[in-house]
Amino acid sequence: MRRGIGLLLIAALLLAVSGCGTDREAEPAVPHAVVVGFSQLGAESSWRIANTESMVNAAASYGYVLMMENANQKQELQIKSIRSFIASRVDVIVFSPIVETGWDNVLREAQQAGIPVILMDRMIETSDDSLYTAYVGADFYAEGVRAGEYLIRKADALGAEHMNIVEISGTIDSTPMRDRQRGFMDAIAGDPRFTVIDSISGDFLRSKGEECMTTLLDRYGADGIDVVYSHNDSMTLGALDVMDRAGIRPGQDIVVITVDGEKEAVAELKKGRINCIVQCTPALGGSVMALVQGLTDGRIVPKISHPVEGTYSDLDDLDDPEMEGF
Ligand code: GZL
Repeated sequence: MRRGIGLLLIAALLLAVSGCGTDREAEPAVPHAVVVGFSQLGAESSWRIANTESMVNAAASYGYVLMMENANQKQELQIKSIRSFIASRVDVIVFSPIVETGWDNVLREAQQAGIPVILMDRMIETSDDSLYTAYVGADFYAEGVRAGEYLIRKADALGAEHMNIVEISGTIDSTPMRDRQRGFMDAIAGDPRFTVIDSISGDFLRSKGEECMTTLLDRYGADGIDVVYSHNDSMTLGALDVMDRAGIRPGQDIVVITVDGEKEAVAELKKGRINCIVQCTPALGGSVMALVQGLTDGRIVPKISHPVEGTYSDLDDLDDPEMEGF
């Protein structure tokens, strides 16, 4: 008797598992909303704030759930966020690595969890580029070259025999700092008119840009500096404040070259207080979410994507409508 009941129970269980016992058609799997884990490195500049806005707006336009965590300039918090995204089993991880090194272990964990990683804005240094699926961001080396090429044009226009250059660089070991410096140095290499006399990091912060300019003027005096090459507008705007207080006319007494293209810097360019802005667009969200769409559709996506960027300067048309800033 008991054997019969046992067999009945097994049969019922098999029917339930197979679904044959139900009279409804199998419910179609309801596609879940795509969940994107996004680690933003901080809020250090107008560029970063505009970049975050671009990511939030793009995710909303795609109907994606964006789990965003801000690391406040700390790599260890980015690593912690990536681990929490893995634990939450998000569909895709996106992050802007504050520096290039130290990511292999956590990205290997993401890879083992089968979660694709998109690098947004900055690159990583690794011997295993399978650890990330795609990179969306500027060609920072080309940005540095454009800054150097402008300076050559400016020296020609001024008939300058020699120019002492000081550099206010971005976050040490970040991709934009490394490559904006390398591109600029390569562009002016071999031209005897130029000497880079110093380089100090302002960490992309306006307050540190002020500190750097103060230090550089203390070291060399206004007469000892002909050009300031600054890796972002936030630091440049801080440097302008210091020059004003020192009675220096930025853009006239000292040539000012900057990178990004935020509205406040464009306004200074139009007033002749900045000579050149190398554009670096923060609007990367649309490209990132298009890659997410490709990945969730099972398509192959490009490994490297660069936005198209320009250069605004006092040697070009300052009324160019393209030159509005962000
Ligand atoms: C560049 C970005 C840099 C900007 C700065 O893509 O990483 O970081 O140039 C920002 O303004 O802080």
